[in-house]
Amino acid sequence: MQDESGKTTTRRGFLQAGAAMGAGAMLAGTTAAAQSADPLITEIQPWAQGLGDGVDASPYGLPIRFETDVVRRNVSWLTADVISSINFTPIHALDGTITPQGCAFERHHSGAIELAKEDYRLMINGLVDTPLVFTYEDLERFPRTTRTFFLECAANTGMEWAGAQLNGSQFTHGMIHNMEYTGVTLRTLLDEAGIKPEGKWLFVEGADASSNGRSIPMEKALDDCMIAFKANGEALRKEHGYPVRLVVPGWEGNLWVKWLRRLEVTDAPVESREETSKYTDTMADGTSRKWTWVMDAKSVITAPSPQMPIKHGAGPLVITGLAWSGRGAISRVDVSLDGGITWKEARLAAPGQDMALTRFYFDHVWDGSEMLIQSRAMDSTGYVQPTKAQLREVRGMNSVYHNNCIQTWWVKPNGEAENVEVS
Ligand SMILES: Nc1nc2c(c(=O)[nH]1)N[C@H]1C(S)=C(S)[C@@H](COP(=O)(O)O)O[C@H]1N2
Ligand SMILES: [Mo]
Repeated sequence: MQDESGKTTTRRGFLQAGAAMGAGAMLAGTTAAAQSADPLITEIQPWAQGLGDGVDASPYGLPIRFETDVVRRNVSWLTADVISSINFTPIHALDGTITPQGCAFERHHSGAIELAKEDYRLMINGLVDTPLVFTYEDLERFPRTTRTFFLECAANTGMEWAGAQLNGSQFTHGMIHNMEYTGVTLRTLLDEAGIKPEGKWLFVEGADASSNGRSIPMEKALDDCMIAFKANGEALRKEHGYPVRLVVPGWEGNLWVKWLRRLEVTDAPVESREETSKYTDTMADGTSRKWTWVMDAKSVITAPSPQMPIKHGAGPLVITGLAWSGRGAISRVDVSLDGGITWKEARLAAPGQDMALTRFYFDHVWDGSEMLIQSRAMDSTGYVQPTKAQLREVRGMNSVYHNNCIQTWWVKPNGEAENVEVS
């Protein structure tokens, strides 16, 4: 940390200097005078008067009880039941970029099934030289890769097309997670079976009752898709497809088949299965666009936000959020405090990675007046995240899927935030 004279000061020096500046000074801490009357500083606390838990108290740890509100949540009116349903990642309360599996959103068409590794089989058939069946152990013997990708459901932010709907980034943008996957490339397995020249598509299906069958162009399948058996270093959780799921980087979540059981090489997309044609977008002229698999660049401020009001009043304020693009890496994120009239560049926590979440920070000194905060992502292709008005010009009002518009939070002088639309 540097002071005005250019000298490097310590954090303690910063706090002392701040205290000397007295009331009204911009510092993120209490003064020494306040600290001296604070029993948390002056008294020996209960947790220091005895011993803590031994090492075996919880062989597999869970978050401390003070963090029990950092959980997935669903919106009961959104779907008829919780079997064919969806919930939302608490992105408002997380930081960094990796989503812990335990709170990563779930989307099931027929519930999360329990499938043991011993009972697992993966079949490759169709237009291949040699149809093959792999056990879980077979898969573990192929050369492995580890890569981090986001998965976004095409319906994420879908409720916001018509107007500002849900109060919280968890609900407006929480159909997303970002995990480090370990597994085998799809190319490795398809090469093992040998794709016939007519094989231009790959039909992928899961072992659950819905099967979630989808067709993927062979070009994508051979490019960067993976079959994953680990996420964030450990086995996939049941709800994310244990023991094996498909990873389709940058493409909409419904293609990422969980409990993956079959890969069929075909010459044309398999159209008969349910929902293959469901994920279409209605355009401004009433026509539909289909096969919009790639998730366009998008971002959202996760805090402050409706579930994360500012509690500390005016002064230093960390504005933070997430940005991502299915077409490449995030190259830049801008933040506006005035509803998109003026923009300033945010700081990326780390350089953007292809098809993975990027964390951004905007270090602000808040004067306590109302703000209309927005973030705007740019990706390595030069694409700039559109405003809601720009998106509606192209897509009209009847779309459900693929809403990647700029989000606005109205932060009031009392620190509370609300989901609003600016014209
Ligand atoms: N087998 C199977 N795979 C599936 C689904 C499903 O219901 N069954 N849902 C899909 C949809 S629509 C999404 S958005 C993602 C959600 O993955 P998650 O539950 O790990 O978040 O899984 C996809 N893969
Ligand atoms: Mo989805």
